[in-house]
Amino acid sequence: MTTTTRLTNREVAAILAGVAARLQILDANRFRIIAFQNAAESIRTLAQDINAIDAAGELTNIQGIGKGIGDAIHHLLANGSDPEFDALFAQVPQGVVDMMQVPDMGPKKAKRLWEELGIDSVAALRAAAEAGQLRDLKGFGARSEEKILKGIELLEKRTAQGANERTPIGVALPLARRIIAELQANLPAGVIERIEIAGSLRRWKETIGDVDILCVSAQPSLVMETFRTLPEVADILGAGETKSSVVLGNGLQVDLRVVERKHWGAALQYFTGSKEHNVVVRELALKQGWSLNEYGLTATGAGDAPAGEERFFAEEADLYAFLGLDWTPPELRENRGEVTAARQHSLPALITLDALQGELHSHTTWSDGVASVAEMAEAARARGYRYWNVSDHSVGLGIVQGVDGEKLQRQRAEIDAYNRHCVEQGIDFRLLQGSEVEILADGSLGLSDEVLATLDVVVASIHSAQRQDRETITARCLKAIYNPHVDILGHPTGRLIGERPPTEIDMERILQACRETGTVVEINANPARLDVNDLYARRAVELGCKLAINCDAHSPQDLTLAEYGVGVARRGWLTTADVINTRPLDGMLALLKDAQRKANNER
Ligand code: DGT
Ligand code: CA
Ligand code: CA
Ligand code: ZN
Repeated sequence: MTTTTRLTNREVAAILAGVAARLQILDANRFRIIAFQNAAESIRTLAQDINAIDAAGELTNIQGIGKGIGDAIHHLLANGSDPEFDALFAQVPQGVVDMMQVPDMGPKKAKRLWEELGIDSVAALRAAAEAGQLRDLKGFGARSEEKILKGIELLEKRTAQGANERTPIGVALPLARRIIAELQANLPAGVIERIEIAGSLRRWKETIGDVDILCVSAQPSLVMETFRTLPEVADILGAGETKSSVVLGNGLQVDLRVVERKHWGAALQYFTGSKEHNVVVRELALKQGWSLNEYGLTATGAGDAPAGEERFFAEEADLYAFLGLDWTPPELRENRGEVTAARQHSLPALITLDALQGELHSHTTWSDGVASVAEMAEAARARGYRYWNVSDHSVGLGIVQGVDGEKLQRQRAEIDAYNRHCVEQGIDFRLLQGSEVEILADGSLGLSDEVLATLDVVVASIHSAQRQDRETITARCLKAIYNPHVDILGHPTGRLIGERPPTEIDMERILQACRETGTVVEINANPARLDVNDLYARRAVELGCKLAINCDAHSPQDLTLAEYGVGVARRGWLTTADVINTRPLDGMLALLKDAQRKANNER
């Protein structure tokens, strides 16, 4: 029997990504490259240990893994290596692959620099750019050298910040929910009396350091044992009587604590955080003569109660109330003024998920969506929505096949037919026709004003030339905002969490222009984007802007992403009134630019 070190999910994902990158550099078949990229991504976000799945012969059940790649992974796990992969890794050095991480450096450029100048690492690339050796290469110039150096700097900053160490909420939340569901399913009824997510995840932060789960049980050791043996668990970091820490297959750490029933209120408050919020609450308690910890309050003797007297709280709200505070929604607990507001009973009535009545940004098979207009409409109706804006990409996006004026006319016929069907059946639902029109590099739009004028709700966004300098990209966006047909500014900063920083856009000026023109600011609910973020959302409301929470759905399942957008909105202190797609159809349409302008003119 041979023993090999077990590869972790992360390691397997990294190898597959390395294969994909090398195939890219070698200009291999596009579908083969995509297959490896998809497999890497699937395994990177997989909760179960890949070795366990392989042992059960179920590799091909993983989304994105077919027979061919499945066999290769099996080989890799069994032997620690795969001859075909090894050959690829030997052929293309890691340094060349690393060079592709430099912003703007595609596989083609990396390949040419490597083959024609022998540059095979980021360090060598920097040296060559600094020495002015790249400008002699066809297609490169002094300006590309500058861009490359700037890119390397950016890359190093990102790596130093460890931007990828934290897990996006879109990965952490489904996993945490699954862990809780499995705990409950694997334990006899009643063993878990209460269970809840705490920490940054309960606060809906956009990235999660580790998941904190809290529960009440009279049998803590049974709960701990069950937790540590869940199939998702790849590694155990700590195994105590009432607390365990584990690492899941995808590298995410989960802490589970069992607390006593009488400590629940204080424990949930303590472990929800944030630390900064807790500090302020603790100081407030001290002023009243109580010291606060995760069990409850203990009198210090400075107040009315005798020193040492204890108070416990069944619910978090009881603790807040005891201190003279309104119960504070977890999303607000960042020490951004919420404790003062809670004391003055002026916390906002935050928007809730069920307030959403429609979606204003979505894609169908007319552009890069996977479902038809009717399929998306059915999914929206099943969710209880009253309206749905079909906003396929316009032309001007490069890789995505866009929809032009002529196609929009044909699409309109399809939308009208669906709406007629609703009227005939007495269904209270309306499809709208819109566009996610591209804001081109010079600020002009991917569709003419004549075409835009025929649409119900126009979302304008940037997907290209995102590295323009602050002045250029701000002016570009302002031009779109001042277009009378643009109703919503889509994912305004263009960031992809952990992958691409926001553009250099001057958001203060953008938000002011949105307010001035009545352009609605999008909270893109896709957890890879969450754009605008909580702070900009709050600032937008402060300035008097309206917002829309949009899933940017490319499939029927994407409708479930709305909750992440609501999380951002709540962290931004938003109420139902701040978000236009909480209104009934007529009320929502009345808030759009055209209607607003007409209303102002009539006044
Ligand atoms: P994360 O995990 O980095 O996304 O952020 P959190 O907020 O989940 O932080 P974590 O997991 O270190 O701790 C969970 C909560 O427990 C935290 O929000 C507040 C509380 N906590 C942890 N350590 C301390 C501490 O040293 N002092 C205080 N006051 N609270 C703490
Ligand atoms: Ca945490
Ligand atoms: Ca923790
Ligand atoms: Zn979109």
